[in-house]
Amino acid sequence: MKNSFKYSGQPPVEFTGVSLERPKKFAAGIPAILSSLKFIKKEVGVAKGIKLLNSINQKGGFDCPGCAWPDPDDKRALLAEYCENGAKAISEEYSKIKADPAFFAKHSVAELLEWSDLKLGKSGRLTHPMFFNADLDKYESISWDSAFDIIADELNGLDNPNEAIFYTSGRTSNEAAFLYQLMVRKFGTNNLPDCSNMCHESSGAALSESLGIGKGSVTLDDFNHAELVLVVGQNPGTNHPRMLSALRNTKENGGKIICVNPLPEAGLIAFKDPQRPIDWLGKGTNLTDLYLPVRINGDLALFKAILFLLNEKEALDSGSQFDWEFINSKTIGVDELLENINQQDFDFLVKESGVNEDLIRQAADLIASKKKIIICWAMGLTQHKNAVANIQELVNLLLLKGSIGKKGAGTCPVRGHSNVQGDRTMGIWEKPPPFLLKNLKKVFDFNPPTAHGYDVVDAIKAMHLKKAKVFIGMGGNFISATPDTAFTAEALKNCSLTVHVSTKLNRSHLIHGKKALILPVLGRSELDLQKSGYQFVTVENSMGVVHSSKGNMPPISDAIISEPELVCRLSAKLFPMDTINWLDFKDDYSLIRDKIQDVIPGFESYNEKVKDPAGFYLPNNARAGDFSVTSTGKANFTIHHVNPLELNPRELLMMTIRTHDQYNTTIYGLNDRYRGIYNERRVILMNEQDMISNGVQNLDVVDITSHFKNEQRTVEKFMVVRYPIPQKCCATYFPETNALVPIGSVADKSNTPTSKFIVITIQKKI
Ligand SMILES: Nc1nc2c(c(=O)[nH]1)N[C@H]1C(S)=C(S)[C@@H](COP(=O)(O)OP(=O)(O)OC[C@H]3O[C@@H](n4cnc5c(=O)[nH]c(N)nc54)[C@H](O)[C@@H]3O)O[C@H]1N2
Ligand SMILES: Nc1nc2c(c(=O)[nH]1)N[C@H]1C(S)=C(S)[C@@H](COP(=O)(O)OP(=O)(O)OC[C@H]3O[C@@H](n4cnc5c(=O)[nH]c(N)nc54)[C@H](O)[C@@H]3O)O[C@H]1N2
Ligand SMILES: [Mo]
Repeated sequence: MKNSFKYSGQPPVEFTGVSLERPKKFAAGIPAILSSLKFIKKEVGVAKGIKLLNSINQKGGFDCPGCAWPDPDDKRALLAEYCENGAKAISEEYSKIKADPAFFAKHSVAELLEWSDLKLGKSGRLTHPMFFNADLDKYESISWDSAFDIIADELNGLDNPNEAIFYTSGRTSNEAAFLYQLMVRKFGTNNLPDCSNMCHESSGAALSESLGIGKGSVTLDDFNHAELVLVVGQNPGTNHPRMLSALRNTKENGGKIICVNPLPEAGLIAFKDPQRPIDWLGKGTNLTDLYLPVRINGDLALFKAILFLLNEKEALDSGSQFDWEFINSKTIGVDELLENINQQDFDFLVKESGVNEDLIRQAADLIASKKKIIICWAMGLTQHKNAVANIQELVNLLLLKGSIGKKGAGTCPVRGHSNVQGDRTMGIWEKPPPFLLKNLKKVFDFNPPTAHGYDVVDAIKAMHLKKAKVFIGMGGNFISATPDTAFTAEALKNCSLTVHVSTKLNRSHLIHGKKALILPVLGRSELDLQKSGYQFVTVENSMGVVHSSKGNMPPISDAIISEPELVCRLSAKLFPMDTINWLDFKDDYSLIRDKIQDVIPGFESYNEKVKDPAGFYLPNNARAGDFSVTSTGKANFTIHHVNPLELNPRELLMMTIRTHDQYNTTIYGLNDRYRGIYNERRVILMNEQDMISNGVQNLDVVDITSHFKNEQRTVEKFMVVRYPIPQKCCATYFPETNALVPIGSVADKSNTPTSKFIVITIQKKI
C-alpha cells in the first residue's frame, strides 16, 4: 500500500467537472469585487471581513500576505489598499474553520492523503501543536515544551549540524527570519534553503553580477515617469493585481507598455480599477500597446533580435539609440557586447523567438526613441536553464539605454511572497555573504559556519541520500512546491524528523519523516501579545521599503504562538547555557530590531525609522547609479549565446503556471477566471495545430510524460484545452505537474528548477 500514488506526494487524480469560456479581455472590475466578497463571506464572515479589509496594507495596519507589490508611499486608496487575490489570501488565512485536535482524531494521515489540495486547505486553521503517532497513523496534540524537546533532542543527536535542513517560505517577518538564521548558524550550519531558490534566485544571481545588487532598482513612483514599461514573463492580473494601477498610471502619463508572454493574459490587455468606481462601467484602461507572443524560453533570442535592430539604427545615427555618456562612465564591456550583437544571424534569432519579424521590428521602433524604460519580470524568465542569461540580456538593454539609476527607469523583478526579499536581507541564505558572518560574530560572539549550505535542490538530494536527516520548514509546503514530487517524497520520508511551522494543513504534513511535528503559528492579521504589550513585525516589499505590520484580529486559537516566540523558545531548549538571552527577544520585538540594526547594513535607527507607518527605503546602489561594488567597479555588460531549440516531432515545451484561484500550493478554488477555465485544474492548454498533429481534441484525456536526458516521468489524466498559445508550447498548473520537473533540470548559476521549461509528450487515454 505504501507504494501507491498518494505516498508519492502528488494530489489525487480526479476530475472535478470542467466548463470553458472564452479568455477574458480585461482584469479586475466588478467581477473582482464580487469574487473578493464571496470569499470573505464564506471563509471569514461579513463583520470580521470588513475589519480585516479596513486594515490591510493601510498605514499602521498589517501587510497583505498575498504578494510583495509595494504600497504607495503617500496616498493610499480610500476604500482599502487590497486586491481580489489579497482578499482571498486574507480570507484563507483568517478562516473561521479549524483543523483542531478533534479534526486530527477523526482523520488518519492515509485518509488525508486521498484529499485534494483544495480540501486539505479548506480544513481550516491549525490550532494546536501536533505530533505524529505512527501506531495510529494520526497526529495528536502535544504541548509546546514537549515539541521543542523533541526537536532539540533530535538536532543534538545528529553527528554533524549539516545533517539538518532549515527551510523558509517568504511570509516570515524580518524579526522571525533574523532570529531563525541566528539559531541555525549558532547550531552550526548554513543549510538555509528558501522558496527564493525556486523563485527569483536567478534574478538575484543575474543582477548581482551585472549591477552589484540582487534586488530591483525602481520605486513605485518610477512608474509615473516611465516612457516605456516592458512586462516580461509575468501575469500581474492574477499574481500582482495592484501592479495594474501602476501600469495604468504609466499609460495615463503618456507611457507605453510592451508585454512579452506566450499567453495573452487578461490583466495585460485592459484593466478596470476596482478602487475607482468610475472604471467599473466603462471599458477600462487599455494597457498593452504591443503584445509579443514569445515561444516558451524564446526571450533571449527575442531580446537579442531587438538589440540587433537597435544596433543597426545606432550605426546609422550615432547616439540616436544608446546613451554613450552613461555607457562610457558607468559600464564595462560594451565593445564585446556590440561585436557579439553584430555577429548574430538575425533570421535565426527571429525563428528561435517564435515571434514574427514584423512585431519584433515594431518593438524595436517603440524602444528606439525611449530613454526612460522599466523592465518588469517574474517566473516566466527565472525558471529556465538559461534564466540568468535571460535577465542579464534585459539588463544589457537597460544599460545601453542609460535606463538604470534615473527616474522612470530601471529593473523591476516582481517578487512573489510578501516578505521573501526581507528574509534574504535578514540572512536567510545558504550562501551567506562574508559581512553577515563577520557581523554575527562581532555582535553575538560566536564563530558562524562559513561553508555554503544546501539550497532547495541540494537539500532534496541530501535527504534522498540520507546525508540530511532532520527537515524543519518555517512556513511553506515543501513537497508540493518543489520539483520531482516522487523523488522529493522519498527524500522527506527518509528523514528521522520533519517539522512544519504552519498556519494551514498542507500535503507536506502528510509526507513526513519517522517522527513528525506540525507547529501552528499566528498569521499576519492576528494580534500578537507578548510581555511588553502588543507587538508588530516588519517586512520588506519588492522595492526595498521596510515597514511595520500589525495584526488587528484576535488569534484563532489560544494555543498558537508567534514565529519569533517559537524560534526563541526552541533556541532556549537547543542552547540551554547560551550567552544570548533568547527569551528576552520574544518579550519585546524591538530588542530583535536592535540586533538587526547592529548586524545588517541599512537598518540604522531601525526602531525609530519604523515608527513612520510608510516605512523607509533601504540603500540601493543601482537606484543611486553607483556600480562600484561589482567585481569590475562598473555595471557589467554580459554576453550570452542562444542555443537552438531541439525538439523531436512529438515533443512539446511545457510551462507550469498559477491559476487565478491559488496562492502557490494553496488552492482557493477551482476556477481560472481570466483564462475562461472553470472548475478544473487537471488541464493542459494546447495550441490548435499541436492538437491536430497529436490527434487530440478539446477535453480529450491524456497522460503527460516528461523527457530529460534518459529519464522519463509520467503524470496521469489531464484534459486537453484548446488555447491561444504559440505552437509547440503548452501549459499546465502547478503543483499538479511538479512530478514532471526533473530534479536534475536546473538553471545555470542559480540552481532554480526549470519549472517553465519541461520537454513533454502526451499520450491519449482510450
Ligand atoms: N494570487 C496569487 N498571487 C501570487 C502568487 C499566487 O500563486 N497567487 N504567487 C506569488 C509568488 S511566490 C510569485 S513568485 C509570483 C509569481 O508571479 P508570475 O511569475 O506572474 O506567476 P506564474 O503563474 O508562474 O506566471 C508566469 C507568467 O510567465 C509566462 N511565461 C511562462 N514561460 C514564459 C517564457 O518562457 N517567457 C515569457 N516571456 N513568459 C513566460 C506565463 O504565461 C505566465 O503569464 O506571484 C506571487 N503572487
Ligand atoms: N512547478 C512549479 N513549481 C513551483 C513554482 C512554479 O511556478 N511552478 N513556483 C515556485 C515559487 S515562485 C515559489 S515562491 C514556491 C513556493 O513555495 P512555498 O513558499 O513553500 O509554498 P506556499 O504554497 O506558498 O506555502 C503555503 C503554506 O505556507 C503556510 N503559511 C502560510 N502563511 C504562513 C505564515 O504566516 N507563517 C507560517 N509559518 N506558515 C504560513 C501554510 O501552512 C501554507 O500551507 O513554489 C515554487 N514551485
Ligand atoms: Mo515565488
